[in-house]
Amino acid sequence: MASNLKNLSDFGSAEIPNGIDMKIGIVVAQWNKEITDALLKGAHDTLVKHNVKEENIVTVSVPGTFELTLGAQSLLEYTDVDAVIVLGCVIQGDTRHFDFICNGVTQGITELNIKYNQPVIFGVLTTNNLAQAQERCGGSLGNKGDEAAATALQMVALHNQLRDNYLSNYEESAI
Ligand code: DLZ
Repeated sequence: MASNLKNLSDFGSAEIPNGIDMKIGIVVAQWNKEITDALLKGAHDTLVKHNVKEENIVTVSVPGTFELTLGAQSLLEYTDVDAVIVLGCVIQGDTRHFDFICNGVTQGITELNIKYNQPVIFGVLTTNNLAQAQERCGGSLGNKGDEAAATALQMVALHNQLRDNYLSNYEESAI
């Protein structure tokens, strides 16, 4: 479904796992700060709503969306977070900068998921203009920060479940 038809905050709360035992990192870009602050609020509020403790939410800022990859890698490397959410907003301009930043961060975040075998959730708006970004950070189309936080909780729960099943099967077969 095209994202212009979907409210990004429109997910059933009952389907979201309990975050009581989870620790979540958030990396937020400072470019387009009005937008990314709103994404951060959405992500933070959704985590807390699903019982992630305030002290288990680790938030760091980076200058721009291009730096989100290294920020996420630093959290994975130096902290014990279960997942990282990256939040940014890239708005199309007159040059090809948009494409380079979007390609760089998409590839970087994809690689981190695989390299660390931990969820790194892509909460980056890539829009044609400011109005489209405003619609998606708490406006008429919801908040991509909410969606990213819900996705992080789902991916941590799935990851833990698969790991625990694998470990219990491995222990049974080792007896
Ligand atoms: C340079 C730049 C431009 C033109 N546009 C954006 C943008 O729309 N959103 C964003 O998050 N960052 C932008 N940046 C900054 C780059 O992400 C990065 O911080 C710089 O290129 C330095 O590496």
